[in-house]
Amino acid sequence: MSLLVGIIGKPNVGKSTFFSALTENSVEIADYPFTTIESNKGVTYIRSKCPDVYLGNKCSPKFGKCVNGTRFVPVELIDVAGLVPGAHEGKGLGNKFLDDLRRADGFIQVVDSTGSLDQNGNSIGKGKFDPMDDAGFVHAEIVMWLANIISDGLIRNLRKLESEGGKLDSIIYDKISGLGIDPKDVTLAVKNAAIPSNLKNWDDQVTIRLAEEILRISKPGIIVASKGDRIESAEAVKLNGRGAHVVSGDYELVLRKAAKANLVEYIPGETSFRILDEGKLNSAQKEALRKVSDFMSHNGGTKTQEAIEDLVRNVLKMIVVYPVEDENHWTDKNGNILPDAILLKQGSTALDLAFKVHSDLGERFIRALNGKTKRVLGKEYVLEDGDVIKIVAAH
Ligand SMILES: Nc1nc2c(ncn2[C@@H]2O[C@H](COP(=O)(O)OP(=O)(O)OP(=O)(O)O)[C@@H](O)[C@H]2O)c(=O)[nH]1
Ligand SMILES: [Mg+2]
Repeated sequence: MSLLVGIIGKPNVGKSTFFSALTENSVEIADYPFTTIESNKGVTYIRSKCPDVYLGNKCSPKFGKCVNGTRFVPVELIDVAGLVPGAHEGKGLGNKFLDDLRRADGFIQVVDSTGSLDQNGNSIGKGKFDPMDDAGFVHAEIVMWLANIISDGLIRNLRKLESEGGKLDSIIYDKISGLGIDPKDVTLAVKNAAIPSNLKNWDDQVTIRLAEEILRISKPGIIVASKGDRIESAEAVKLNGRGAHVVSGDYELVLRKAAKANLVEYIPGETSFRILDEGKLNSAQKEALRKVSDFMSHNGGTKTQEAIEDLVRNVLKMIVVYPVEDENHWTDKNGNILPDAILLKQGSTALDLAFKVHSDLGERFIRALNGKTKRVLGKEYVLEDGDVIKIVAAH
């Protein structure tokens, strides 16, 4: 299972545009609320320095690609319907659709940098709304969604705990076991939020506090302010200062499409692009690309790729590790060089990698070998970003 990131936010802010730019999937995009009803799922890629540069031979990725020593490592994305205040009570499309995000490892909340939309996603004129104001209620709706999952049947379980004994954190964990949350994170959240184990002291506020803490620890997120191409640079600087990533999903989408059509050379995340053949462009295309280029030069790129990479690298704290079967040639059984690039949490060990590749490999783990240094590694070895590792297992 690869990493999964959920894109959330109020309606009409540009979630699907951001999703489409990153995944290159074509989806419905329109200037009114609730364009998206069914979730869109796709795959995007984060950049990682490919160890093949040390080898002198090009890698052959099973998934993604490698361009001039930059490996593109897959990450799954889901774009869901817009959330409005009171969604947990059924407002708008409600919050049932958030169940598609159960397995999400982290969230990207999209806000509208132009401040033109009210809380329901209707246009109210530019600058009428503080872009960062959404952040509060959208987060609150996610918290309520999780709190509802936790509270389902909880009273009965707490009663049982009081009469028969047991552990509070394992009861909570059972409730949310389908959400890809580490049991250790649940234990930590119960402790941090000082959750009481007796029914007498339990009320809805306790459940909400617990849901909030579990999300903070286990499914963190970032804020992306989209439509950055429609605001002044000074406003963008201010928004960045308030912790948002100002991006233009729309311009990233233009560039990805133009690159696919061989009109431009553009590598996601770069701060500029190159027009391949001026003669192939009509005047509207030339004008569109000129605007994109202007925006990129003062914004330092469209910042779309950087946003997902900031979430994966700095917030979710993931590293990229390359498992191989031949530690000398860095190949699999069939001679493919560095076929897999795996995302693991910082601090993961050689044994964690073995389990991630295959549970069987974890169970039969004997030792690992570092492909770069050729050193023998034990199961406790803490992996480093860019490691090339062979796992040796019993037959
Ligand atoms: N200029 C500009 N327009 C954008 C950008 N991103 C989105 N838009 C426009 O904003 C409108 C809404 O975009 P969507 O991507 O459909 O927004 P959404 O958040 O998925 O909307 P719902 O599915 O209805 O919740 C469309 O008209 C887009 O073209 C951007 O970065 N720049
Ligand atoms: Mg949408």
